[in-house]
Amino acid sequence: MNRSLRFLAAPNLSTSKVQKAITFDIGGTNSRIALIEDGNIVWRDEAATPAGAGPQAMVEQIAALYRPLRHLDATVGVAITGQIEDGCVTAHNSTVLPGWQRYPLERELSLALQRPVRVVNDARAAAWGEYLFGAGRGIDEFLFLTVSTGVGAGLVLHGRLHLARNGFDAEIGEMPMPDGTTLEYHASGTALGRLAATHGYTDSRHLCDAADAGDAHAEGLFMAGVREIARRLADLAVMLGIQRVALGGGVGLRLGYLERLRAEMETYPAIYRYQLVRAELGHDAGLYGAAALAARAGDG
Ligand code: BMX
Repeated sequence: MNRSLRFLAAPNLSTSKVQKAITFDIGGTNSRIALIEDGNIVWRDEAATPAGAGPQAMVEQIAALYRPLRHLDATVGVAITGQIEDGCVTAHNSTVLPGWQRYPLERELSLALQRPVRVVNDARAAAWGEYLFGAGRGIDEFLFLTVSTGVGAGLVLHGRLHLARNGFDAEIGEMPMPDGTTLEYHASGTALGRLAATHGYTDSRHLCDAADAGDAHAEGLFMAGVREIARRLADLAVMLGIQRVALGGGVGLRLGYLERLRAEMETYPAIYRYQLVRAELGHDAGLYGAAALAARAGDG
């Protein structure tokens, strides 16, 4: 386990919403843990996600990351990719978390850590973090969009994070496409990797770099996913009155992605437009959001 303990001074996010929280953000590649005190990350660690090893290995991984902090009196929040229903995780993107079908992660982690644990979807956690501390502050109809291994989203409407009982609360990657696949199949980082492999590029990074360098073929492949995202956001703009979209995720935060999406949005009539900005908390949005949601749960 490649672990590097890092004590960092985070941006000052002084808020009463998060006193002391242990928070996790579990993605397909990395599992990250942070200790947040009075709104600032004061300690963090990470390790490779044992994605293919099944849910029990993930519980053990989280327990191992948690061990140095087990003596603290803190709430525990976990942001994880997947549809969350009654604390159970279902991975629709089975390449990320194979074998996760309504796995009771919240119960299993509460047992393993011997304390209550709040499990939320990673994009919903990031949306809440950006709403409280980042690009969504003061925005009544706010959407966070992550373009990463998958494509995910979180909605904050009238100051409340949209959490549906069945866990389909902005699971945007599952939106159906005319060819019978999903938005995510065409517009995610995984999609770019697949396109790179079938069009002679080394990997998704090589394809995106080629597009940035003026390779028209690569640009066309890159823009195909951007166009699908723009179309779905136009739907949501008129459905939900979205005022602002904050873009996150490894692909979404890549220089040039926001500009391409903004240019595509501007080809639509004004009623479909919204402010499009970068997520201010970057890759930490989910850590802050999961911490705040756990604290809220802790409030009863
Ligand atoms: C998928 C789905 C969502 C998730 C989104 C972004 C799985 C495992 N995940 O659409 O729940 O929010 O990917 O996830 O089905 P990430 O791993 O790219 O951050």
